[in-house]
Amino acid sequence: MPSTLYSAAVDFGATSGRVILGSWSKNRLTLNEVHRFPNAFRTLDGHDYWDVGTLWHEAQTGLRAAIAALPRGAKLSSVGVDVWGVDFALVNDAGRLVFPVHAYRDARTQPGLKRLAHTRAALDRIYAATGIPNVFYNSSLQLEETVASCPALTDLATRCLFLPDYFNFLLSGRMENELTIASTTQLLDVHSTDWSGAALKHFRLPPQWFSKPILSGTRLGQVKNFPELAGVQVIAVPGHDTAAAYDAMPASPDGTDLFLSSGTWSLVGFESDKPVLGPDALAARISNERIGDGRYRPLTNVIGLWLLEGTMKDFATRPTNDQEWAALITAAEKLPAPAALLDVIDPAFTNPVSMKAAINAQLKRRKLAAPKNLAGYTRLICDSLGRGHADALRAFEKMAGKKFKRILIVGGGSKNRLLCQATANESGLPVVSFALEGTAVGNLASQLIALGAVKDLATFRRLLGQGLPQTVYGRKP
Ligand code: LFR
Repeated sequence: MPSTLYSAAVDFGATSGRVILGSWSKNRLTLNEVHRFPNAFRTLDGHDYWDVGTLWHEAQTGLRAAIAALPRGAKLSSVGVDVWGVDFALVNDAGRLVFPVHAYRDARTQPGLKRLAHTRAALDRIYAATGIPNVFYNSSLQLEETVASCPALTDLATRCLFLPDYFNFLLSGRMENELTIASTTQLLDVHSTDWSGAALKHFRLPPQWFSKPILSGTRLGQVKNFPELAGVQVIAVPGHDTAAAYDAMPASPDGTDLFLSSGTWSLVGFESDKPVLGPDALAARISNERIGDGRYRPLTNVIGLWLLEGTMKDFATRPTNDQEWAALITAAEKLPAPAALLDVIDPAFTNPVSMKAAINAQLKRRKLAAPKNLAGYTRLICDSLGRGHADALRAFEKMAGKKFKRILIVGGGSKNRLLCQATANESGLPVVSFALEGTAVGNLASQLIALGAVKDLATFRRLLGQGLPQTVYGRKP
């Protein structure tokens, strides 16, 4: 094995993506962000779609940049792709797309969502079978609607590839379903690592579209049809970005840390050998997603910085660089604490035309004044998310019968002082921020383990934690 190993992480988020060249030398990981690009879904005639052609183009541009950034004579060993959860490509045997790729915020699942919500027995059955609550973006509801609105698809499509699976196919030519992304769908059996026959039947989906999920870390072969990357291994990393981010948590091995991956969504959860199920877990919207090795990541999806990203669109002057961001956060910190916080579970925040208007409507309904400027909205949103994180913590402590000692935060929000402080204040626990691109780091960790450079995830976390800068936020009165 060479003394320095180079791997590339392609990390697609719902609002931005990046390609990171990781180098592993003397037990230390160094990151070089070689390409970053914005991402957004597009609306056509009332429906939301991802522009997958552009995403693939950006991945290729980033991978070329990764090759160009290698020191003279060095080789890229591997590449791995992680993507947000639930969305999928329907393809035929040749891998050709037979249906456009919808974006999960498309309102087309609303009737199915309500139908399931109002059928208590089915809701309980699906939760007991899959461990995933009834949420508007579930692949189950999306696929159910897609097949019902276009029945010919059961003849046209032969495979359902979730987005990381689809990009792995474009890179390697192999069609596989990977476990962590499969666990976001509400179609995986919560007690095994295979699909749930009951869920597939309930949502009337062809079982032959899905193959038994592979564990993350599986080698898919060499890159095909992309000459610059000839000889590079494609490794199926945790395809779900949140699973990758959780892998990157420099957690204490005793299981007393609660994890917060903070970006467009706030994903609050922990690692466990068993799922958290039952009526209380369903009511608390606990998703029993999976770790790449098959264990569980019970978590709650709090709406996250989507609230702030959306609100900013309504302000002509909004931060465009780190300095302007810092000025906005400082201005928001100086404001008095809001009189009342937002109800962050409000479904009106899912995909509004104007987020600012949706926030104002909730405040008006509750006879509360709207903030005066962007700093005011930033303060209200961060404090409200802090409360949402603390509520999730309390639900987990109650249901899993555990006491957490710290909250570890990675992702974009880990750099947001206001959000970290609000989370510490509301939860009463120290919040440890690692200002780390968690998803890319977890993606790279899986590749390094598969390549044999690191023994296992526990070892990776221990090595990563050594000397990693951290900021600890304690509760402030
Ligand atoms: C975060 C994330 C969440 C998932 C949401 C929708 O990027 O993957 O974990 O619930 O996107 O897919």
